[in-house]
Amino acid sequence: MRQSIVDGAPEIASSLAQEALAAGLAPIDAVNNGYVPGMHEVGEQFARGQMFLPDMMASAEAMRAAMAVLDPELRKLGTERPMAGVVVLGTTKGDIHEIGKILVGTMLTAHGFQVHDLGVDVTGERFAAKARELKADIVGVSALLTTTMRNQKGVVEALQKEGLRGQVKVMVGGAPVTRRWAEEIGADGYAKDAVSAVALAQELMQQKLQETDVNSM
Ligand code: B12
Repeated sequence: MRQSIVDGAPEIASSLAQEALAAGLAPIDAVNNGYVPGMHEVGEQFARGQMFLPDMMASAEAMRAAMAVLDPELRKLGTERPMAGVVVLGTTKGDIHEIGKILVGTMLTAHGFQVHDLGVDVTGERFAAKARELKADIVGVSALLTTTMRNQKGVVEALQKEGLRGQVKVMVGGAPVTRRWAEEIGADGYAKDAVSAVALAQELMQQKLQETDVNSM
């Protein structure tokens, strides 16, 4: 699986995903232990100048082919769960990386969250407008570039400006993002991958409930 991503081979990535499911492998294990390490290898080779943009695009295509097979299975995990909360999700302004964000959205959906994915290159104002429209509980902001991380702060500020910060929790993620960065920009949490993003979102919902209880006393 890892090699199919490094090679940018969608057909192989897809047929291996089908084989994995047929063999009873948990789809999230195939993602985390099979395909994602391939993406990391691609990133390292790109940084060393051993791979170029078209290679990285081919790898993204292979990842998408694998996800097309695994996504419906990941979603099945969560059928008939009570609604856990409303999440507005997107990749920040200036950034078009979406694979990780889509995976986070899939896992949240699988655990009962209602997820509204705004896509990529999303401004703080659009995040805030959607959060207001849907009365979102959580806004999730992805950034994969060190140059676009700072736009995560712009989302926190846009929510503040719109007077929504009291109602909406903000979680951030993406390869260059750290817990420390999340604290620095005033976000409510950081998660390193899609599985921990679910745990974080559940924790943020608990916090919201407790805050509502305190406020209504
Ligand atoms: C695939 C890829 C691309 C694809 C993206 C395709 C797509 N549709 O998404 C393409 C080819 C388009 C691309 C373009 C570019 N890329 Co690129 N790309 C990558 C690569 C190889 C993999 C990213 C990926 O999909 N990872 C797999 C997913 C599953 O992991 P993930 O994104 O990290 O997400 C997980 C967690 O971070 C977390 N998470 C993610 N989002 C969120 C959100 C929340 C709320 C939470 C809680 C958690 C969370 O959970 C996810 C699931 O587990 C990375 C290397 C890397 N190691 O990240 C470089 C990388 C990010 N790219 C890089 C660069 C430089 C670029 C370009 C500038 C190249 C260029 N010269 O044009 C452009 C930028 C375009 C732009 N404006 O955005 C650099 C960034 C360097 C830096 N420090 O800023 C990297 C690190 C490669 C490198 N080592 O140099 N890229």
